[in-house]
Amino acid sequence: MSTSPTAFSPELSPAVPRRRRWVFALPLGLLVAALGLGAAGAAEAPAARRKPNVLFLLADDLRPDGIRALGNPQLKTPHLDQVVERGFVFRHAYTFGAHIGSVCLPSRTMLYTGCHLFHNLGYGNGKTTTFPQAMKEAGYATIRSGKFGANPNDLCKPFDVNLNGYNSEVNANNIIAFIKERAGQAPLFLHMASNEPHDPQFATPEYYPLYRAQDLALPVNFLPLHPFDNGEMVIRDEATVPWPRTRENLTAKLARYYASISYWDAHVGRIIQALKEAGEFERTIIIIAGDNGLSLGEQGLVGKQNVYENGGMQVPLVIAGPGIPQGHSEAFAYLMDLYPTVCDLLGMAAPQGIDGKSLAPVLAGKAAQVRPYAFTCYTDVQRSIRDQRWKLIRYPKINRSQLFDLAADPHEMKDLAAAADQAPKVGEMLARLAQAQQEYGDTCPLTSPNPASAAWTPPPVAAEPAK
Ligand SMILES: [Ca+2]
Repeated sequence: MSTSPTAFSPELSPAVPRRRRWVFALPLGLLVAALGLGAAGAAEAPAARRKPNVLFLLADDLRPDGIRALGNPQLKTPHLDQVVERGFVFRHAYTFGAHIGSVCLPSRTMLYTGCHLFHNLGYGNGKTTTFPQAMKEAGYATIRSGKFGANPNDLCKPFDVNLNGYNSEVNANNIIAFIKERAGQAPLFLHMASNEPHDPQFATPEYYPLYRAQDLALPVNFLPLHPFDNGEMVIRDEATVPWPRTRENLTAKLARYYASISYWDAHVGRIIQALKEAGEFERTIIIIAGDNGLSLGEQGLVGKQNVYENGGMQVPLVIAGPGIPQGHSEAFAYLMDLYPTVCDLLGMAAPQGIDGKSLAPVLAGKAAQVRPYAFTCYTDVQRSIRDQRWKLIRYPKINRSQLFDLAADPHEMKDLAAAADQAPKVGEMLARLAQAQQEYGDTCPLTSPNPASAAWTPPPVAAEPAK
């Protein structure tokens, strides 16, 4: 572990290209002045000081079970476990979908704007106050440290401090320095947008030995190959493990993925410790989320370009802290709901014109849900609709549907779409899907006049695994 600096001094990792370093090469005094830090912050109104802090931990490609306390006993995540165990878990949280293979980018755009994908690609009307702007205007001292690339960097400009840190140690150092500089002067909005556990699943060397590939279990719905062409079979993420998937090649990736999560967990622990040392922890709301999910052998897939449960679109979502009960909910939540939810929790009005819905009534036990179904989408090749029991996935390019009874089959292993007695349910769910498309302004046809073949065979030469 690095020693945290005593004055605000943002770090970059050695991997940062040299041409970017000038941004951080300002003398500290100038940097502090440019960021408006220091004595000026002491003039914050007392009322603003009473607002809780918000620590928003956004991981990259974190599965909904990507923390031990969220249901994966193979993982070692002691610091995040403590947050989850005293917090409120949304078990059915999703990113709405993606129009491109880089699912991260539209996900983060929707998160920062509160608008869905078909609302100008998640940017809404471009005039609505964004999440970072709203926090700043509410008197928060704001910092984001984390991922760049596949991140809507323009939307992060309103942060008082907006840094591209290349790993969790660097990002934690930046945020800890900010806590030490600003604690007590203003409420803090601390946004760690980690690069982990996205491949290449970075961790420092001490974390990799925590997981031995041969000890790791495969998912119950593991398949060597996806049974048909879902429209996105050989994209980069799917090529990080060779075809066919085997126990050997898959668990090697699993071990790295878990090590990267444990590494992230350790540095989250350092931030929490810094909040405690600053006397701020007890009044800090902590949010844990992932920007998108990731298949790790389920259905023969290892990417995020699919709409299965525990696949590309389902994400972890946990909120903990003052005023937040311990508990969980099956309510359907989207990442775009976070912005209006935080506004609600802080007593701020969410802007008009956004699509996200406050989850605060669910947290307060006043509502069981904020929407009756969850719709997700991936480019023009996949659409899904689900309620608390049934899920339909539609592949418009091959005119194929899958129907799953999630109550009996949560891992989507038994497709009922072709069962004669389920024809009415397929029709009902297709109609609900079309209704959701109309609601969101999604014009993707659900049927192709010239459907492609659903048959698929993997590339003849095994793809090179990601480093
Ligand atoms: Ca991501």
